[in-house]
Amino acid sequence: LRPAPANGDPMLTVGTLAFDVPAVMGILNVTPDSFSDGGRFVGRDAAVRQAEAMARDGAHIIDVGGESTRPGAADVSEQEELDRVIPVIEAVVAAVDVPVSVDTSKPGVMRAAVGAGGAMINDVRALREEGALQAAVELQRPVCLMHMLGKPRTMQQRPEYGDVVADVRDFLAQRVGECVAAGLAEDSIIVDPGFGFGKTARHNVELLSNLRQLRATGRPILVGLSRKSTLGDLTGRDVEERMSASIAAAVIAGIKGAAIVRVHDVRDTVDALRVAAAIMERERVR
Ligand code: YH5
Repeated sequence: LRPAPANGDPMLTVGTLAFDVPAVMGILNVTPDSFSDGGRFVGRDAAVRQAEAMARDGAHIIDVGGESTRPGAADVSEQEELDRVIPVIEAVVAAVDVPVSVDTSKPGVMRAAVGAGGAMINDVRALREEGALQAAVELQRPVCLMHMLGKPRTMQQRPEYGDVVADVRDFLAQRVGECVAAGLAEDSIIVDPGFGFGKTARHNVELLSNLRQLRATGRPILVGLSRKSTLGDLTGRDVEERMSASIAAAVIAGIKGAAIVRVHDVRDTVDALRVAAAIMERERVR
């Protein structure tokens, strides 16, 4: 999976190399707290402006999400999630040339999002909700399957593993197999270890350090560490001060073989990955 760079910049198309430049997925949150300046239209227009900025800054994918999956967050109804994400997806698809992904676990939202022009499904529950796998099979779009231990409300209450890297790898490999058996095209699947989803900071460090082991799934790897609390634990920084830590994590993920990094700060992450790619290209040529 190597989407063409939106701006045609040759620095990003190092596609003949075995070591791919990671694609950058820009995060577009449409939960009520994210565009808190009032009514739905204001929120929609602010979201489109942010999407346009991310596209200009070199995002390869824009990920639109309307369900907060932060630890302890309340469930969102399907209607509420539809009301949040579908107008934004329609408007973003019309405004930018970058493929739009929908961050959802609900089959009704997946269908409506693809109907609105969405190009990809990003599911933190790996299509385990009732009807989600069937919807994804029918929709025939790329799908990201993410590992999560437990459920968002309780997942950070003492998560435990035998061997976190092996457990996550085996879950993802098994889930890829189940989804392919159900009719999902194998070459449309991306896997994600789910940083912060039922993991301590130690688990997250162990997973990033051993990211290459996830290649045993045979599928491209997506990494989402941007602004997450593990980076706060490692730096002592509050969430709004974690950009440098997030960029370090994205570059390391790229070096360790991530195909896609999911980030808030697209411009600065693209810069950092371009520098890393130039060095990695030299190392490969030699
Ligand atoms: C992910 O890793 N994460 S939503 C807590 C934070 C900061 C950010 C302040 N959707 C992922 O971004 N989809 C989310 O601490 C995702 N992989 C994929 N595929 C959580 C999030 C966040 C949470």
